[in-house]
Amino acid sequence: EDGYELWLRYRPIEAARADGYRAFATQLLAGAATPTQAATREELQRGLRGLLGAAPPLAERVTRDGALVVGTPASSPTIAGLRLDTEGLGREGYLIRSVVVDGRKATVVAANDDAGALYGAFHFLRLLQTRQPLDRLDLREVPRLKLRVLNHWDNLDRHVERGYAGESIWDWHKLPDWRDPRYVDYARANASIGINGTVLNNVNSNALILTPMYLEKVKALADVFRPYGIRVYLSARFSAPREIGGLGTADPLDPRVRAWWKAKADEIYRHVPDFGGFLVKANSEGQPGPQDYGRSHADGANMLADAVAPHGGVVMWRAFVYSHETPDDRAKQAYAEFVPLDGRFRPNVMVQVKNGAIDFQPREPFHPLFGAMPKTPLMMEFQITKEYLGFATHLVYLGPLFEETLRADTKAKGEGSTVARVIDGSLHADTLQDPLTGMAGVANIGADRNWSGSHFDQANWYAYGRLAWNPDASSKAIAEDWVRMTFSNDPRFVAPAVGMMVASREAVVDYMTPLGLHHLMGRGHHYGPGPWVDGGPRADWTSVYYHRATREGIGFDRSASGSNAVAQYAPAVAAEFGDIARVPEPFLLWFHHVPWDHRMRSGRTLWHELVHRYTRGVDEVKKMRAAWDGLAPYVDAERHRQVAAFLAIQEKEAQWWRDASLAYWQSLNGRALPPGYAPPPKPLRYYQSLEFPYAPGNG
Ligand code: BDP
Repeated sequence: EDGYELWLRYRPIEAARADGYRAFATQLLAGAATPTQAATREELQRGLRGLLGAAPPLAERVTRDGALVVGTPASSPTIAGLRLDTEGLGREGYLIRSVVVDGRKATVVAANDDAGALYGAFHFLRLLQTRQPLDRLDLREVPRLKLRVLNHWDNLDRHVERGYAGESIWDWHKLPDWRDPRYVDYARANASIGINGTVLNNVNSNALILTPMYLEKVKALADVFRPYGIRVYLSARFSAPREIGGLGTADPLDPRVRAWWKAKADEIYRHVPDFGGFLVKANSEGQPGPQDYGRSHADGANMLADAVAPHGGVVMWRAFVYSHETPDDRAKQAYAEFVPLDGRFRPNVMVQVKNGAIDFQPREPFHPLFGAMPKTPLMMEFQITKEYLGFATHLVYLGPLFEETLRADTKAKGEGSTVARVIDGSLHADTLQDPLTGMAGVANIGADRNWSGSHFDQANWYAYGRLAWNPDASSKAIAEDWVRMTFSNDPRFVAPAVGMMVASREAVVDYMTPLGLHHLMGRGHHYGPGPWVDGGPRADWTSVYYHRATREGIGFDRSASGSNAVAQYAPAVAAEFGDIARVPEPFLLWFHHVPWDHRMRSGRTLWHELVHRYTRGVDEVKKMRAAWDGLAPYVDAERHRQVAAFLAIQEKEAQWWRDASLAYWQSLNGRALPPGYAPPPKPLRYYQSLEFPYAPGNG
């Protein structure tokens, strides 16, 4: 077991239960008239063969109890005959129902379109994989978001920016002639969780991806993915007209530039007729953009939107913009740039907003743009790869982080205005009719045999897909499904493993950045603690910019007495975040500069509470290790060993984060640790002297 099969392992169901399931798979009615139908049928055969020992025989008509009928009214006369209520399912929704066909009991997986039937088939398999009852099924699933997309930060030389799972899975050099079978497994895994798009290349883009040689390669991948309902998108480099187009400018209002992009879009669509569109990082961290020509983000986005619109394409324009030339708080800059542009984007543009206003930290309050642009579709951007959460070796299940953001209440239209309702379009239905909706996840996938760099990191890919399908789903329930499918259904395994996962996110917050601290990692590579990082080319790339710790106190004052970033939230939220007495403690130092002696709700001083939390985080990792050790009887030795080794690394590094951070804070506040807490074993200068020139994934 090397993890290659992900959550699609399809291992035999224990004999005592298998017979019960076989009674629900006595024959399979599923067409293969289209590539998607063929893929669906193959997956069911593969899955049922693995789970039940044999795939059910194919049949044209239901002749026995226990038939499984999969398809659409168009592909299956049996389904057409059932006259199911498929209205409202759209292209991707499906029903799974226990029905009677010609007097025989059957299970039907029905959709309006092949894509929905494919998703339904994976769901049916999941029911067996997680040991759910199959009698009396009445399931109805419709994705809440239209675009559920992975963002690969993969470069053409196969280096993955912030990637910790080996090199890029796209073997550009051998494409288009060699199509690694792994691409099919990638597509299957994504389809199984409803992901329907993939941006192949890094947002820090290389214009060469748009040249004919690479478009051939892109086409090859698109052809592999198409049967699985996955569209391909590309990150577009804004200056491409200059770099590969021979133009002297990339000004979005210049007619030659506009014509170049139109022709380029036409060319792409000749290769990939269902090309999804462009993702753009512009005027951010040195990337080119419309502001280089005095134009706005809307001018840039709309030009590209016009180029792809005739083909049904979209533009995902990132709001991750900030500049160190702007003296203002970095957390405020995206809002300041984008809110004035609300309503000025073409309907096929989505503004893609990171979950928080800084950068994928272990914990951030929700981004103030959510709820603040009622006339613009906003797409969520989460980071699945753990750039700031311990790379691949720390076991951190991100489901709770995603869920926390999605459930956060923007109060933009009173109570219940959750971020989930912003991105699914329901909150602003009055100002935006039938908008594009979507979620992007920065992929943690690489060429490593286990795909994600560790076994448990696969869960973050999985949870991302499930939450993109249903942003109100429970991350704990998703973790349980994943554990059952990936490891074991044994209750002695499931509960402790899920417990570890659910607790892991709070643990990393505690040992890295408790109480709203943020951006305290090593410079450049972001590996390990670096709260002392200062100087260098940009203040907003240092740690001292964010923690502002002195002898007296610590934290970034974003209240009215400071940068007033709180004012970017709806008044009720601003009042809460802006008031040191009311702000949720997990965000205390995000929004306030606080004296070390400040009294916390626990009764401890702030300093004592920080020490307590750092220590608690390390203790939690120790508990995770002990729990995992006890699970050895239920896991294959190969995977158990690697997880155990990685947990040992995590414990070591959690301790390192705690000790280095405390040593540094002590150097500023001159305080001893409260009684009962072990002091850092080494002097601060030791932690500061550590260097990691070859840490993975650097930009
Ligand atoms: C930061 C990464 C950097 C990315 C940037 C982005 O450190 O490598 O290019 O975000 O999202 O998290 O564009």
